[in-house]
Amino acid sequence: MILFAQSAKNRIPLKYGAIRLEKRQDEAMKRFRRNRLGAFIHWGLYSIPGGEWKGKMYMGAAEWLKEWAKVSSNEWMSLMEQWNPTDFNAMQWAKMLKEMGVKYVKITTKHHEGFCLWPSKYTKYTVANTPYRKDLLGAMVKAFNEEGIDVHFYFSVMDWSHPDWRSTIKTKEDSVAFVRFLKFTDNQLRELATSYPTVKDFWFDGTWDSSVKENAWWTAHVEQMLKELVPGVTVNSRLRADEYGRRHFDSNGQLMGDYESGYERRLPDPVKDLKVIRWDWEACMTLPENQWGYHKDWSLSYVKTPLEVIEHIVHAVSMGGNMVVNFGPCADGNFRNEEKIMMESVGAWMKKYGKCVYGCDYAGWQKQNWGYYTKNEKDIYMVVFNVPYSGLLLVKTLKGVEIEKAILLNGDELKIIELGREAYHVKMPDDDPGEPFVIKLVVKEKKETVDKYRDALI
Ligand code: FHN
Repeated sequence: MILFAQSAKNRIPLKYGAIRLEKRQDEAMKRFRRNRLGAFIHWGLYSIPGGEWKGKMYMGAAEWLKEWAKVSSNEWMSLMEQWNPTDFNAMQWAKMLKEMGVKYVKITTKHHEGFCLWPSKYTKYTVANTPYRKDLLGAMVKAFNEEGIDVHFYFSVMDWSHPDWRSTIKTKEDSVAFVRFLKFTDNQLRELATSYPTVKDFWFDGTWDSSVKENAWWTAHVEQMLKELVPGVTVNSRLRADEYGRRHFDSNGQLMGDYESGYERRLPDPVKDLKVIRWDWEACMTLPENQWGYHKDWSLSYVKTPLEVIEHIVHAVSMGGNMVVNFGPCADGNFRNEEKIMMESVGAWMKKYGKCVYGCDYAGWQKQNWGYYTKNEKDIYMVVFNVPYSGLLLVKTLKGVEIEKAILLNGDELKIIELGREAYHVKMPDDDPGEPFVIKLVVKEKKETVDKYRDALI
């Protein structure tokens, strides 16, 4: 449960709690916020078996196959002998993702299995010791940056390959081993931050075990260390714990890290969960129900349509959040067809309507069932997903706000019917666009407006 922010008087003193009470407002954070749309890349040894081990198909998340099939670490790591993504072309990936309209990419530098996509000098389990040999992470950072795409590093603290990793600390030996493990992790993080200094964000995962929670000091230290090494870098809330073992939000209900990263494969409710607009947040989602890494068989899972993905993106932005769409490339370096189609379809829509996504935020107007509002400075966007039978889109403004014009992005004006009491109908265009579309509202504020609706909900 998230505790709500308390008054200063009731706040308990915390050594490892939140380091600020408001949203971060420097340029780097604003850029993170403006970007709004990102992609996730889950790529590692698990992409080779693709959910199948010794002839048996496991339908759980492919990147967890080592656990499902109870494979020893040695046997799992022998997959490195087969790691040779000869079709991998970083520039091609960057171009495809740029076409999709993503402004940043989160790359799994190391997932739970422990295999590193960069030639880390702190473990033998890296791309350098595979037939491929070359630094995959470096190639991606270079290509994405050349295409103007920001790079974020996903990093799993939990590392199944490391003998000193512990999920719980039960003995003195465990505790000594875990201290070594934290040192190893610091080394890897410092290595990443200094070898790839254009990195914009560290996104931590695998931090839920009691071993990490009991070392709250370390989570605070990592945040600080990375911020000293990479000016402006952002860090997700999932890294952090306070001394009472609270994660994401500290014991005073304040967000730790720079943005909340708990929205995984789900989104806050646009009416009931408006409290999220108090902080920055980012959601991530898979195309099938729960596959992040490449799985050979998607037949038993519902796979989202481009329309649903577009709606998720707009839904997130309408509540002041970012959306990250996951891709799990094949081990040879190709994306599966479903993913390519997704990139193209989302990209085509973003090219036409991206104005209602990039740089946009929560608008503060009462949600209507035709879709979502977003806002960029004074412009309010209606993003219409459902067309009512009447062809009339109901809009309720805030007190003192009048609608002067409703315009399609091609410049065509739509008819507005004033209903009184801050309500209007905007008439659908004569030619139904046949896809989610955007109407820009030009508004006039009569006087200082108060966001009563929002205030009532949070
Ligand atoms: O266990 C991982 C999972 O494989 C995937 O990486 C997701 C991405 O958010 N994070 C973990 C589950 O929360």
